[in-house]
Amino acid sequence: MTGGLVNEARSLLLDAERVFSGLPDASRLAQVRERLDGPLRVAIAGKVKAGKSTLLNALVGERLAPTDTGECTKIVTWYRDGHTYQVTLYPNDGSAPTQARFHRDDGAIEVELGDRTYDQIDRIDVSWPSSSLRSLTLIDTPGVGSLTEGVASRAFKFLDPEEDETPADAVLYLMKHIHASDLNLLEAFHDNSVSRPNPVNAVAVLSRADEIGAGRLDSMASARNIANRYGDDGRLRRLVQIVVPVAGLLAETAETLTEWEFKALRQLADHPTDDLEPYLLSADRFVEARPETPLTSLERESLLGRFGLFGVRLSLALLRRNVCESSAELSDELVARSGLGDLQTVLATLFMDRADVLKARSALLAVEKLCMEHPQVQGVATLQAAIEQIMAGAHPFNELTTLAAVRSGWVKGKPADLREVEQLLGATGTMAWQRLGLDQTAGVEEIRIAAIEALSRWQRKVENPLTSLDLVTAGRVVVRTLEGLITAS
Ligand SMILES: Nc1nc2c(ncn2[C@@H]2O[C@H](COP(=O)(O)OP(=O)(O)OP(=O)(O)O)[C@@H](O)[C@H]2O)c(=O)[nH]1
Ligand SMILES: [Mg+2]
Repeated sequence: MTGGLVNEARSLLLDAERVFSGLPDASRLAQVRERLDGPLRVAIAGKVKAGKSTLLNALVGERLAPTDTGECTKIVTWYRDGHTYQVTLYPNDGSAPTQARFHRDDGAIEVELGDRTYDQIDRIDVSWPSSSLRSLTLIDTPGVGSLTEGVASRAFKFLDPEEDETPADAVLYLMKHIHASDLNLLEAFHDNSVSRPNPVNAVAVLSRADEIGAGRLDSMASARNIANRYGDDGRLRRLVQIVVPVAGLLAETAETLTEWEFKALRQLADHPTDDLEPYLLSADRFVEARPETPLTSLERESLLGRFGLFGVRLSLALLRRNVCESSAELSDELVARSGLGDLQTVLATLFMDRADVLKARSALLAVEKLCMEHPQVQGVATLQAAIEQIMAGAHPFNELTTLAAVRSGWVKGKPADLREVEQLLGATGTMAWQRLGLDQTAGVEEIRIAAIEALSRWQRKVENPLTSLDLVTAGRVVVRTLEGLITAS
């Protein structure tokens, strides 16, 4: 069904290329068309030092993006799968893109800007052979300095068709939890300058989650509670689908764990627990531990930089309890415990499974924008009518729009009904069992029975004169979804 949508978007783009041929903007359309066949583009945005580049590396499974320092952290950088290792600079004065020299320093790619400074570069494009990047192009963005600069609106401009470019199909919005006041975080989401919020293609990540419990072993559990609380907040729901806690540094390290690190942790874990415990209370103590503790101070410092105190403690606990016996096992366990596994599932169910719809949507928005900019061009009215027709006729679009309306608080109804609408429209995943809230092992017959039951319930609700008009509109979309599930089963 969704493959058809991409085809419809493709033929619309071809028509648009004809209508706008000769205009300087027309070349953009060919690029938009290429995007339809390419991977989904996900931008990673958020405040400065929120852990964006670290999380990007964790998602790629390789240390590519520079973290902490360097001029390149201030430039938007694209990481995409390619046949060769290549870095291209796009100057912002409109001059031709150039290949740049680069070296890998401590893993991360350090790009040589030559005689240019960072503010003269519009973006860096890194092409890197990587299986993780095959289905997902990741865009690392520079951090926004302070909340007053409108961190949310800057982040969401990556999705805003009113902007000059709308490079991303979806966004991961990273926020660090600030102990003193939860308010800071919520204020960011109260940023009313975000135009056309569309929560369906945005996910929030509660980043650096290991720091929440000051390195304690239950840090991730605290982070999960906080994320759930935020996830229920109306201000956040207006902008994002879900809030996922992730300890990005630990995830990055887990994905790139070395044998030396495993052995070093093993050595620490074999040391008497009571002797070591006092040194695990703070980062300073751990680095300065007495000479009789295993490893040199430099080696301990290096472990700390890679795992964080929480990661060191967690790894030691896992090794001592014999949960992990090899570096591969430790790596898997840490990926799961860092929250990266959950984030990957969320990305797969909310973004990847819907990639065609999100890409087609980006394409339609691009054509719509050109139509608005050039209303006088002959053929624009026909294009606009075609966009309307595709938007109205394609059920996946109706699902996305309805989902966004429900999450934005525009549809009124009983909380249980609204939750069911969200789930049936695919908010927690687009597979039939996910929509119907069944177990993954549910068979065809179970799915069919559940869908028929839900269908008759929703048909009654839609026909009930006491149901609010908004819910009736949403309910009609749900009915269509359920009919589709029954036909497919
Ligand atoms: N403890 C801990 N530290 C982290 C985590 N993620 C990142 N850091 C550290 O935070 C610092 C900044 O991380 P980056 O990944 O460079 O953050 P960024 O958001 O890309 O920063 P800018 O691009 O400069 O805005 C680095 O020292 C990281 O090691 C995390 O999950 N836990
Ligand atoms: Mg960065």
